[in-house]
Amino acid sequence: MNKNIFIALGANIGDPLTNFLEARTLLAQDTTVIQSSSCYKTKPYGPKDQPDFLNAVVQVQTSLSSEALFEKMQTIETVLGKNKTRVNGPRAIDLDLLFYGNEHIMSNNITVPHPKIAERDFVLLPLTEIAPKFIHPTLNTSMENLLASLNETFFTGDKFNW
Ligand code: PH2
Ligand code: MG
Ligand code: MG
Repeated sequence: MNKNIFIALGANIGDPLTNFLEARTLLAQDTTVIQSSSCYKTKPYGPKDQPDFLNAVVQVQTSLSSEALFEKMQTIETVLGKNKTRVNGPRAIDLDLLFYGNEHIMSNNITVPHPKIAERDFVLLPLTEIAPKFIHPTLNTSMENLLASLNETFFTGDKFNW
């Protein structure tokens, strides 16, 4: 129950903020949301011909297994109309399981820790805001250190509470 579980949120079509709020409410049906980062407005990684994203990270506690939590996240994506058109293309809501405590999970449908965390400031900025000292279970370094070693930024400078 007392694991460090972090979920990333991303959205850039429809009404991203409303989608974030609804996703957090739906997550809270089966988890306790302990912390939410600010919402960060970010430039798209991948194809540039799409709107800016909102990105945030929430920390939850739950008795759900990693698989059950992942299924819950997929259901929320479906309910909120995730319409993934192409790789790294626009979406109404994307929920990524970043960390499930210190567990390493590799199955057909999930890899945890999420393999791209260390490359993306739109994940590391919100993570560092709420858990700067959390140690990446496979890279063995903190979120703030990972962020400090990035040289590419997608952050527009706009962020707000939600
Ligand atoms: N997600 C993607 C593709 N590109 N760019 C930003 N800035 N933020 C995202 O969350 C994001 C992206 C696919 O999941
Ligand atoms: Mg993603
Ligand atoms: Mg995803």
